[in-house]
Amino acid sequence: MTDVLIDTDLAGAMAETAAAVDETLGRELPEPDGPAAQLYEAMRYGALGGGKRLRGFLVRTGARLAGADDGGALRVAAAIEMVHAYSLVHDDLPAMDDDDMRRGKPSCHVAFDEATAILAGDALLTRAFEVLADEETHPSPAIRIELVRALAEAAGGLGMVGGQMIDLSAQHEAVDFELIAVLERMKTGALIAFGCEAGAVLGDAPAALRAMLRAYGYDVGLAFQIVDDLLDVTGEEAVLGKKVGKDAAAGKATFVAALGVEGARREARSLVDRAVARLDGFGPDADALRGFGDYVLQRRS
Ligand code: GRG
Repeated sequence: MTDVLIDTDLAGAMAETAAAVDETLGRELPEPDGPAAQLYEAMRYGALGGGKRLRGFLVRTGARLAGADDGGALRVAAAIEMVHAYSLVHDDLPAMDDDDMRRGKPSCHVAFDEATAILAGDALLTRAFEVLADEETHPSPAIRIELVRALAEAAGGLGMVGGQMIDLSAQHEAVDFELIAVLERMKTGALIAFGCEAGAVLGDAPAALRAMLRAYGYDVGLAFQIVDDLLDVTGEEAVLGKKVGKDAAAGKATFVAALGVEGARREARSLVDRAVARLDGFGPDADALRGFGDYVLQRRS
């Protein structure tokens, strides 16, 4: 799954988590059956069969650091990947980014139709909250409510969806560095930050550990988005599984547009350095998060 030079332990852990998250997703998504079978098929198409499961990996890693149960962490990992899959399905629609390819295969609305893709996204989003609210995720109702609240905040108008709105409105506007940082933190950083702090919620960890994981996630999440912008300029379609060169063609406000390729690379490096410095004081248990920072900078897909 990983195509860059990272520590073999980290590569193995990421591959193992991707398989475990896929298995949990397969179990938690409805099987295509009955009169709404096409919807369930489209949900599975959008969520399964591809995806690096990075957000799921962060949930599981944070949960280990906080001493939380791995079974619950895998359910939260599946929930965050459902929300992420919904965002991709909707983002690919003609009214948004209008992308025909995703994860190396036709986008959901191409494989099915637009109405089915909209409904599949809606149902993935709502299923994610159903999974979090189930007592199998954690026996404490207070912890389940906090997971639901925090994911809703990260995914909603003050997070991912709000970031997408600014992104669409800022097209063809003069490049404003501060606005780009705000929109990219909302669009991509907020969900990744939730992924990092969710383990602390599950483990009922001290507030300081939760705050540290969240801050790490925000910085790594922004670096992740900057690298995504860079890959749109420097990446290969076959490796990425989607078209490149779309941001510039659409006049998108990105870090590359604001800072140039080298400036954007430096910004991503400095964000990862800051994120990893936050882990000082944590022992080898935090090594996966340290290595993940390098992975974000080196990734090619
Ligand atoms: C709510 C419609 C809607 C959109 C929200 C997140 C988002 C905004 C749109 C998705 C498209 C996009 C390019 C988002 C930026 C985040 C990002 C880099 C997504 C790709 O994440 P990966 O690389 O994807 O983790 P895989 O396929 O590995 O899961």
